[in-house]
Formats: sequence, structure tokens, C-alpha cells
Amino acid sequence: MRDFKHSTVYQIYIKSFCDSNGDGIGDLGGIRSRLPYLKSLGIDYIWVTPFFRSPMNDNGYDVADYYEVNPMFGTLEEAMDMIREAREMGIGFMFDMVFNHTSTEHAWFQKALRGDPEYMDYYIFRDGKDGQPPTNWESKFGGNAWEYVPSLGKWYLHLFDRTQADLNWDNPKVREEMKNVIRFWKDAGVCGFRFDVVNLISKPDIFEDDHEGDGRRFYTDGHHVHEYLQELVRDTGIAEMVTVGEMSSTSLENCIRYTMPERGELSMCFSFHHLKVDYAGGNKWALAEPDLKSLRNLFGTWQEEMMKAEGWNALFWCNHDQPRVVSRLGDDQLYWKRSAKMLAMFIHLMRGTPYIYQGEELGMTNAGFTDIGQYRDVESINYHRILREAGLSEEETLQVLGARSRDNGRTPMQWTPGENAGFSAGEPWIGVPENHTFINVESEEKDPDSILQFYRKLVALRKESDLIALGGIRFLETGNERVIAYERTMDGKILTVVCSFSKEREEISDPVLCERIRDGKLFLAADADTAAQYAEMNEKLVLAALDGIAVAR
Ligand code: TEU
Ligand code: CA
Repeated sequence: MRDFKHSTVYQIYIKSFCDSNGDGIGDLGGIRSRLPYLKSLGIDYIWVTPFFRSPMNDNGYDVADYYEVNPMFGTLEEAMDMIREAREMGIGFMFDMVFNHTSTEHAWFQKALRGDPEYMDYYIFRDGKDGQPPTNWESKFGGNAWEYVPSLGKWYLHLFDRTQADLNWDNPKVREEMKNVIRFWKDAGVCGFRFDVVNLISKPDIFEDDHEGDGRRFYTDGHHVHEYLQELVRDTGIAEMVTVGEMSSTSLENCIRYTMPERGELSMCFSFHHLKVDYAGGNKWALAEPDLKSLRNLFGTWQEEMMKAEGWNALFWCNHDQPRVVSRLGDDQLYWKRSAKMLAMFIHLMRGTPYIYQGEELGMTNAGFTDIGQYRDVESINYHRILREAGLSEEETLQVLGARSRDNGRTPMQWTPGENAGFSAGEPWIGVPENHTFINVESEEKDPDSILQFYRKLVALRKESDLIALGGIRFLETGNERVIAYERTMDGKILTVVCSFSKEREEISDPVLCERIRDGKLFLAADADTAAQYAEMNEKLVLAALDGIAVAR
């Protein structure tokens, strides 16, 4: 296995990846059958989303047993075979550890519900205030974050769905339970872990109302979080494995601490600030055009500051919680292919470890759902109700969900132009976009100029090039807010990357940048036509809509 700095990770959302038995639901057998495809991409690691026993209210992020495979996805034996088969191909699995909360169906929570004090202390039970919840905190999926249990006369905390009860990490027994889960899967042969919302595990000593926000400032990057992570890593011996923490509403300062090698916490982390630049007033459910100036500043700051402190970023546009980037920051109609490639090169040539989310390598688009009956996600269904109650019309609500729903990223992987995109022989659990007739693996394998082939090239470049994997990074001025440029450097070699997020043709005349580009050799371009333009370049650099180039010196 390559070190994570030269590696690319592929994310599989199991439910939508490949169905091996025709029940319309992706499964372990489906993943096993596609290992050769994943190998052909050149990726080194696979992060697979949770497939453990679960009532599936949040598609497996509500775990009822960390040691058992959900029968819907296969058996423990199959999971073991899958790990081994991948290893034989030189691919390592990263399993998804949902440790901030369990399903309310977990045996621990069930014991707590029966009033067992030992297990009540596994969770966060508090008294209410005059029949009201202990605090006014909001759940991330809508509504208050506390649920009342009449038989106990107490409320429990759930930062996500009411069926996802937050664990009490201040209880040493909970920390030991989590270590045992890690030890079990480590012994099974996985190469790493992804930790779900792990920066939310340390809750405050005193629970109080938030009069400024939804409560997140009291529990995000909480006071014991670094200590608990260090303990988990040390006691399970996973410091040398590849680990990524999902950090909700985190800070740069904390991400530096999570990933500085000598601190013994994590290899890298996901942060989401760059995926909120199109939230009007910070509200996910209010649409706005992307603020490209803050996109540039966010990447610039995080990239440069993480480098200075020797921290490490996970690089990504897409995952199972996000709309598809080509529909979001690119153009999924007119400039579909070029914009998908531009977005890919922008991410894959930066400093950090890139993640490809299933179907991203094909340029898969948003779902295009037009009826609430097509949605499956608990968050989307909750917010449909909340937005309607807030006075939006059905049409307006569907427009917001069409842009923001997590289901946009959860439609079946498009393997073929045929029925159900080759995902399943049965009826898929969620709809397949019409565009699978031309956006699919089979068609893109045949096209040497496809988005798929472009991703292959990016993965290979990171493997071969120390400059891309390890080089320094600096963001450059372009004199145009819609065009973002950065430079990678190592041992006197320089790679300059210029990407246009503009839907129109742009001319860059900044003399310093233009000179750098003119003096170099074309390294990569999102569009074949760009190469010709570049060859003719004199004073100005002309970039077509949503185009990108990289030049080496
Ligand atoms: O996501 C955490 C998270 O913060 C997002 O779900 C975010 O709240 C969402 O996109 C709303 O804007 C992780 C998992 O990736 C997600 O699938 C789970 O639902 C969540 O944790 C709870 O486990
Ligand atoms: Ca299946």
C-alpha cells in the first residue's frame, strides 16, 4: 500500500454502488464484483460507508451493532473475503466508524431505556426544564436535539435523528467499547478508518441554551476531543494506519491539531467550509450563487496554513451527503465534460489526499427528482416538511431539495447505458437519472477523452509525482474573482494550476501570472481545445468557460 500522501481514496456508498442479488440494494457482493474496476482506477484505498446492523433510518449511520453485518448487505464472512480480496490487489479498506452516536435500537440504548443506570451513563440523559427540553439546541436534521422518554422522565441528546442517540464519551466504559470495535476491524485486516463526525464526541460539562446559534458552539471540537482521539489511537495501535476524521463546522486551528503527525491523532480530516459557499446566509436550505471569492480564500487559507503546520487535508468535492459537484459548481449541460474535468484537476493537484466519490469519476449529476415521493433521505424528508411549514410552496421546496438534498449524491452508480444503469437486475431503492444512457462506466471506458480516463490520469500523476504528492503550495493572484490559481513547488520545479469557475470566457491579463504560464509547458488541460489556445498565447491567457490548465516549469 502506498503512503497516503501519494494515494487517492475512493468512496463507496454501499447502498447505491452495485447490487449482486437483484433486491435493488447495493451490497458486499456488488463491491467484490467491482474490485477489478476499482483496481483499474489506480486508487489505493476504499472508504466504504457503514454496512453494520442498523434499522437504516439514516442508511447505516444509525448502528445497532458494530460487530455484525446488516443482512441486507451480506454476511460477516463476505466482509472478511472482501477485505482479503482487496488486499491481494493492493487495495486497503477504510471502514466507517460512527462513534458519536448509536441507533436507539442498539442493545446499550435498549438497556438504558429500561432504566439500567450503567447503560444510561453510556448516553446523555438529562432532566428537562418545566416540561421543556434541557436546552434549545437544534438537531442537524431539524427540530430540537432532545427526545423525551416518559418512562424515565428524562431527555436524551441526539444531534442527528431522534433514533441516533449521542454517546457519552466522558464515560471511560464508552471509550473502551469503541476501542474494542476498532481492534476487531483492525484484526479483520482493514487498513484504516473514517470516523464519522468525530469532532462532536466531547460534550460540555454544563448544558446551557444557545442564544446565538443552534448549540454547535458548545459541542464542536469540544474540550476533551483531542485527548479522547489520542487515547483511542494509542490504545488501539492505529497510528500507522490511514485515518480520516469527518469534522463538522470545525476550525483550521483544530484541524491542524487533529493532523500534526507528532500529536498522534489522525492522518487527515474532512472540513466543509468550501461546500457552504453557496448557502445563502450560511443556511443550507436557502439557495445562492456560489461566492467564488470566499471559495478561493478558503482553499488558499486552509492549504497554506495546513502546510505551514504540517497538517494534512482530505481533498474532496463530493460525498454521500453532498449534491454532485458538476451540477453545483460546473455545468451539467453545455460544459458537462470540461467542467467535470476542471473541477477534478483543481482538487487532485492540490496538497492533501484526494477522495473520489463513486460516480464522480464519470461526471454523474444531481438526481433531477421532481416529486417528494422520489426522495428517500431522512434529512430531505424532514426539511421538506420544515420548508413547507415555513411557507415555501411545493414548487419552491422541490427546487431547494433539487439543489441541496443528500439524495442527489445517492442515486445508483451508473455502470451501463442499459436498464437501471446496470446497477441492479431489480427495482433500485432510489431512482436512476435519465442521463445514465451516456454517463456510465461502459461508455466512458470506450472514449479516450472521457471524464473517467481523466480521473485515471490524475490518480496516476499523484502516484508518480513527488511534486504533486509532497510539494509546497501557494495561491496566486489572478486579477479575476472567477479564476482561481495556485502553484505547487518542489526542488526548483513549479506546477501552476489555473481554473476558471466562470460560465463565460475569461481573459487573464495579470502580467506575473501570464508570464509564468507563457514560460512553461502545458502539463494538463480540462479541454483539448485549450492546448491549441495556449500555444498561441501572447499577452493574455484566455480561458473558455469552466476550463482549467496546468503548466509545468
Ligand atoms: O455527516 C455529518 C454531517 O454533518 C452531515 O450529515 C450534515 O449534517 C448534512 O450534510 C446536513 O447538512 C455524517 C454522515 O456523513 C452522514 O451521512 C450522517 O447522516 C451523519 O454523519 C450522522 O451520522
Ligand atoms: Ca442487494
